[in-house]
Amino acid sequence: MTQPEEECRRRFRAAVDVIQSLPKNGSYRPSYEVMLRFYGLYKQAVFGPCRSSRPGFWDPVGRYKWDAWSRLGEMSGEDAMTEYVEEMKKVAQEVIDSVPVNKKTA
Ligand code: ST9
Repeated sequence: MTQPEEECRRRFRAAVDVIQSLPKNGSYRPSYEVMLRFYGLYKQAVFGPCRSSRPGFWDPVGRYKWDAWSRLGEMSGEDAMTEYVEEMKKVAQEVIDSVPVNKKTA
């Protein structure tokens, strides 16, 4: 593995660990859209392109998850890892920006 690939993998692992260790309920409530975006990128990065068949009518959550993953098509694992990390930085920045200024300086 080349050095940039290793670096990309390391950053991805760190981002995954952060997200897995967040409490389920906290002051920040990710939207379904955000959760699905992370989900699709995670699956693509770890398992590669989605090859399973789309869940049926009785599994709407499964269908949303499947759609989020399969939408990424043949995106490479490395690109998915990079996007996952970028997405996390973006969301983290949004969370920081949403903190009222007086709380930031307190
Ligand atoms: C709060 C504190 O309020 C302050 C917030 C600071 C914010 C910092 C900014 C960072 C960005 C945050 C973005 C959150 C996005 C959430 C994404 C969720 C997908 N990534 O084993 P299962 C797959 S905090 C993506 O049943 P676990 C796994 O392969 C308050 N997908 O569940 C499986 O697929 P399938 C807000 C992942 O292990 C499916 O998910 N707190 C990841 O019990 C279910 O896996 C939160 O938002 C991954 N890292 O839970 C909590 N890992 O179904 C966010 C596994 O196909 N974290 N998968 O088999 C969680 O919800 C969970 O840790 C979890 C894994 C869903 C990621």
